[in-house]
Amino acid sequence: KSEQAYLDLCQHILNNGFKKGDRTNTGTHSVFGHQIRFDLSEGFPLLTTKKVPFRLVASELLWFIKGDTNIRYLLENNNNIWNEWAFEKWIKSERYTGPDMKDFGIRSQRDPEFNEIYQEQMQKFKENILQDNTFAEEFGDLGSVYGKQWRNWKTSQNDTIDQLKEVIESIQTNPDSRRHIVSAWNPEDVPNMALPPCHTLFQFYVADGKLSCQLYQRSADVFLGVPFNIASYALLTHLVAHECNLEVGEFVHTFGDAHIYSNHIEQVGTQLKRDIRPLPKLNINKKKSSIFDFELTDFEIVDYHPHPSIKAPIAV
Ligand code: DHF
Ligand code: TMP
Repeated sequence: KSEQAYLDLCQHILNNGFKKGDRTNTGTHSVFGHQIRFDLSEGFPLLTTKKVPFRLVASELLWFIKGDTNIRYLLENNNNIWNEWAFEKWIKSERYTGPDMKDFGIRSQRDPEFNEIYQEQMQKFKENILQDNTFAEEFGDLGSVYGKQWRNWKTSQNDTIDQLKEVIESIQTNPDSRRHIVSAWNPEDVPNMALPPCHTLFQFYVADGKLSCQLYQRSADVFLGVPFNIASYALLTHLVAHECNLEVGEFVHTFGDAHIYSNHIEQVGTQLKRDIRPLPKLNINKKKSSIFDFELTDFEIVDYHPHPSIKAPIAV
């Protein structure tokens, strides 16, 4: 079963990973280069050994598809997964005059008193993003992240390229092409991003009436990020297949630096002891055809009976 491949990757990292420092000063166990595959006809790959919040995966994907890069849309959908990276830009700006928030990620995990002050500032920040348009425009934006590169890649001629629209057209008109690629890695634009893209490049492949997708993920937080990334690209593959009248094939997940943060090891241990359950099914609203028309209410996950969620701190 394909979920086993995910658990095997976790075990492999724990057994063989290098102890490696990292940008966030958390520390990781890490391997370089790995691949896992999911046959999407077997079921929807939402992990069952811990609960993965599909609603958050789906609203993040719709946000990318809209070409949006501002966390306001996510907050409006009660999705808090990108807050820290917008908050970081805010506290580093001239306009921020509150208490010192340097290294808030690490400090909030280690110092309960600081954590209270931080939570208060984060709460205020979220309220401002939701209520104040000009504040949101300036400080809710993560820069040239996924949505921008997928839908509005800026060319040297000051044109834009809609990579997502073009790749769907190329799948429809020339399915055998070996050029069905979308890249979020734009070297010129990387300095303008709150976080350089982790899911860097993906390619579609059509054979036997089925659409497959392969992702190259340069950097992978295997406990927190990867379960989201798997579900997100599986959903994307379903949506593109639906629009192109194809069945779903495989999702192939290729990793660069695949790591487990040192403060996730206990949680991974808990997850590894659990038994795998049958995968759920995804239903999508068949009345819609274009990937650009979908809303959250057009998706439904059925027969999902996961083990309980497992909390873990995120490295900022
Ligand atoms: N930074 C790091 N260090 N790891 C990441 O996985 C990551 N992912 C980002 C942005 N920066 C990152 C965007 N995606 C969560 C999941 C995915 C994600 C960001 C955060 C997360 O915290 N998941 C929790 C539930 C969160 C919630 O319920 O609000 C989880 O338990 O899956
Ligand atoms: P880095 O830019 O120093 O590689 O840090 C990014 C961290 O975020 C790294 O732990 C990988 C993780 N990440 C994911 O695993 N998946 C994602 O979708 C995102 C945005 C980040």
